[in-house]
Amino acid sequence: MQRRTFLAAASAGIAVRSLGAAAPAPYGAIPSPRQLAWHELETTAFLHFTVNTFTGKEWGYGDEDPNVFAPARFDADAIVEPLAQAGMKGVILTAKHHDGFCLWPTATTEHSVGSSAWRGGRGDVVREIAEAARRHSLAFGVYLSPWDRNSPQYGRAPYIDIYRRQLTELLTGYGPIFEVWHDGANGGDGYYGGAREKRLIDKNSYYDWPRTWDLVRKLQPGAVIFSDVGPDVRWVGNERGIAGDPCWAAYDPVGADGGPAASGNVRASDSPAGHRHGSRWLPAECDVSIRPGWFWHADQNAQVKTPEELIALYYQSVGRGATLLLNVPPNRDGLLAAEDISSLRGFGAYRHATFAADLAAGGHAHASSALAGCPASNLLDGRPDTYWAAVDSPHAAGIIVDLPREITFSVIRIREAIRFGQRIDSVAVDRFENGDWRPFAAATSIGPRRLIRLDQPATASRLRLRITQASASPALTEFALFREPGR
Ligand code: FUL
Repeated sequence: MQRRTFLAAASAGIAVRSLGAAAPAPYGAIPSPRQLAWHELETTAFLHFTVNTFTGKEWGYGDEDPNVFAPARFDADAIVEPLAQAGMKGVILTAKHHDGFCLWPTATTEHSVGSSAWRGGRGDVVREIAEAARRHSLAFGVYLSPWDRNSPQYGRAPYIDIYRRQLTELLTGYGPIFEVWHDGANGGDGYYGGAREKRLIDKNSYYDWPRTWDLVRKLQPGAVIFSDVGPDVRWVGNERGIAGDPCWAAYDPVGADGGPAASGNVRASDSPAGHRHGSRWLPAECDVSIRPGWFWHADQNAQVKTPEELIALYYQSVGRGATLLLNVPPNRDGLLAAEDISSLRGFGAYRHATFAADLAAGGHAHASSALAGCPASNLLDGRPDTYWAAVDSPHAAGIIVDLPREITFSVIRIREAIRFGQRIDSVAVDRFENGDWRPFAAATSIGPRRLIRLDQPATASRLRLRITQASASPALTEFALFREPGR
C-alpha cells in the first residue's frame, strides 16, 4: 500500500489491516482524510433554531428583541437523543442565521443569547447542543450565516473581521467540530444597526473565502468545510434532499454565468451530478427539512415528512453516494415536536431493521481477477478497510457471489474503495436462474456507496456483479444484501 494512502486511511480512523495488499494506482481526484471520515457519517442532522422560531419567520430581519428567544423547556439531550436513535452521526446547529442573532454569548455583538432574559443572559445553546451531541456520540458542526442582517458593518470591510472572530469563538470554545457550514444566501435588505436598507455584496470577492478557510484549517484541521463550492463538501444544488443519478464525487464548480464560482454564485444545475472526470474530490451533501420550512412553525405540524418519505430521501441521497443532512427544527419550547420525533422513530426503526445484518455475509466471492492480497472475499467481510482490486486491465471485471443459502433481499449495497478515487462508471447485477444468468439490477456511479432498492424483492443463491464500465481497474470494499421489513 502506498504511504500516502496508508496515512490517509489511518488518519481517517480506518484501521488499515491489509498492509500486505497491493494498491491500485489512484485514479483522478481522491478524497482527503477529513473527507474520508465525513463519508462514513452517511446521515447527519441540521438544527435550525433562533429568533425565527418565535417570530414565525424563515428569514429574520435582524431587528428582533433578544427577549423573543425564550425556549422555556430547552433540553439539548431531548433534542439530540431522537436524532441519535434515527441513526444520525452528526448534528449541525445554526449558531447564527441571517438575522445575526448568536446562540452563544459572543463578544462580537449584543445581538445574542447574552442579551436575552432567557436563563438570565447566561444561556449558551451552542455549548449545550455540543455537549449533548458528545454524550450521544454524534459529531458536532456549526452553521454560521455569512449574511448578517443585524450587523451595522455588514457589507463593509470590518464585518469580515467580525465574521472571522465569531468563527474563531465557535471553533475554539466547543471542542472538535466536524463540519463548518457556509450558506450561499447573501446580501439584501436588513436592519443593519438601524440603517434599514438594502446592501448587496460582490459574492466572489467580499468574503475573501480562502483566508477564512485557512482559519478553519488552522483551528479545526479535521473539519470539512461546506459551501456551494466546497472546498471539502459541495451543496447538492437543491433543498429537496435529492442527489443526481449519477452523482459523481468530483466537481469543478463554475459561476452562475459560467465565470469563476464562489459561495452563492454557482451554476447549481451542475451540482446534483458533479463532473465525472472533475479535478477535485468535492462530494455532495443533500440538505432538506423534515418540514416545509427550515424553522419550526406551528401551522406546519401536520406537514412533517412521513417515515416513508424520509426513507425515500435516504435512497435518493445516501444511496447515490451523497450525505443526507436532515433538518429537524426545535420548537418554541426548545424541544423537538412530537410529530418530528415520531417520523424520526419510524425512519430509525426501518434503518435498523434493514441494515442490521448483511445477508451476503458467510458467502463466497470469486473475482475474474485480483491484485495480490486483494481477494474478492474482502467484499463480504463487513470491513471498510479491506478491498477487492482487479488487475489493471481490462477494466471490465466481474465477481461471482455464492450466497450461504438461498436468500431473499430487496436492497443491494456496493461501495468503492474511494481512497483510490472513483473508478467505476456503471455496474449490473445478475442472478443465476435455471442454468442462466439473468440481469435484474443496474446502477451508474458508485463512489462511497450505492444502494439499489429493488422494485420487488429478489431470491437467489448465486449472484454476479458485472462492472460494465470503468475508467480505471475497479476496487470495491463491499457487496452487501439486505431485506427491508415487510417486503
Ligand atoms: C438557505 C437559507 O437561506 C435557509 O434559511 C436555510 O438556512 C438553508 C439551509 O440555506 O440558503
